[in-house]
Amino acid sequence: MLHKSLKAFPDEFLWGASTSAYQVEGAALSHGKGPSVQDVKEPPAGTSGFEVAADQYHRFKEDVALMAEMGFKTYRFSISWARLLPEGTGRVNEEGVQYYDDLIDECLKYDIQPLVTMYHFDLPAALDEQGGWGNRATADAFVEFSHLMFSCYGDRVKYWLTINEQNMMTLAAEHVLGLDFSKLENPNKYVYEMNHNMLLAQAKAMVLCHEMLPGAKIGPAPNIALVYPDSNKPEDILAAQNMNALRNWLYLDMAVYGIYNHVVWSWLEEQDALPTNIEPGDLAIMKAAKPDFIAFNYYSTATAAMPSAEDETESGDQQSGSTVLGFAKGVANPNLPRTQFGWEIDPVGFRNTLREVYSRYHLPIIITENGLGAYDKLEQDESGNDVVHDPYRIDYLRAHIEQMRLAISDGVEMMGYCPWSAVDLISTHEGFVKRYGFIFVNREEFDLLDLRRVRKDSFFWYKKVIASKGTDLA
Ligand code: BGP
Repeated sequence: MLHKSLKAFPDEFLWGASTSAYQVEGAALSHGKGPSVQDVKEPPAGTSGFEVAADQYHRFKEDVALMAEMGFKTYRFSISWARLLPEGTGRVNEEGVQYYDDLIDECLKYDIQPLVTMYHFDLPAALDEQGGWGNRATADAFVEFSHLMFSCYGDRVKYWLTINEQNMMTLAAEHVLGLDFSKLENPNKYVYEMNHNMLLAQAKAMVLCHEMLPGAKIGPAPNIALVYPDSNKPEDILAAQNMNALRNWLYLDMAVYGIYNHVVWSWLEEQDALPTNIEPGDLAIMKAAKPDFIAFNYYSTATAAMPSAEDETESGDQQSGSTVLGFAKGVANPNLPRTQFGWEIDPVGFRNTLREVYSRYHLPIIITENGLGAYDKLEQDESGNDVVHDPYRIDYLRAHIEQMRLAISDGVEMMGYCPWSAVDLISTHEGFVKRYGFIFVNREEFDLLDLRRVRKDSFFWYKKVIASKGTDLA
């Protein structure tokens, strides 16, 4: 559908960008911080650990000043659970409390609204040792952690995100949570019991937020990718519906309506994998918890086909979800170009996804991740100044912002856009050399060099986009 005239981005639109604590901060095992699951696991071959990352812990003032220079209205960062509570519960690390106090104040100094992710892949290792999300006590620990964050920062933080990409942790539990499926009798049952504990933790945190901070807004932050059918065969449509339910709607149906998605529920039942840890009262809490908005991360769409009997069951990758016999399998989409790292690029799919999410839930949407990872190169211009030319990133972001504006013109209520990432940081599993930032960080995978910050071409471009309220995308 073409629009004769496009609607504008709202005046109060939250333009910004994102990071997460373990990927950007460094100081991973110092300043009183306890280890998280990220710190204790072996980094993938050829990639560095998280000890220094982009060193934002020591350079946040410089980073926030650069964000202010770009005109950010918001900065999405996460609070490291193990920095506040080194053992996951109990003892508070005051130095950690102070760090986020200072970071929040620094943002507010420039009128940048902190958008805080409460948990982004970095469960305290101490909780993991006690069973992690498989242990219901972890949900209580999350409530304790939430209470601490709301008490310390609720006077200044208006926007909260509960759990980053819970759906990816569940769908790719072997990779993201490091679960060893070979040791589990019924992996799906175990994984969806963990998932239930996380959903419960999220619901309790939303209720607590509204009780403690009546002026604040809170929402979930899954990774949402609309799933296309591989063909117009009815079976493929069914497969796409199945994958959409499993990958996307399970999480949002629960966050918004407090109900378990029926397609996923019957699929779990079929495999004798229904969670048996649901206690009386859980579903009432989940129904009582109401998000104020939906945040989601979008990188691309996914595509599904109905698997044949020959297809082997295999666990999914980060973008496409799992292959499940008789249910759905993720397949490549030959119509889409790919990034240097093989990720499909689908800006129109962004509009499709926004429209679908809005139609289902009718809540304002903020995009908490979107972006392109690439091997950027630091160069010097004729005058010897540092430059980083990243036209591919500008192209990617421009195309997505154009589609977001079309979605707004379609009637989708949008409240903000935070690409990944504000600053270069360590990828989940592909190291520092897979860069996403507007701000280049001068380090190599293992050689830390001087970690100096350099404005990429995309930095100047995004500054213009924000200043023009999304109208000048040239
Ligand atoms: C999302 C995560 C981020 C992030 C991003 C890019 O799934 O929320 O933490 O890193 O993807 O992924 P990657 O780092 O694997 O390139």
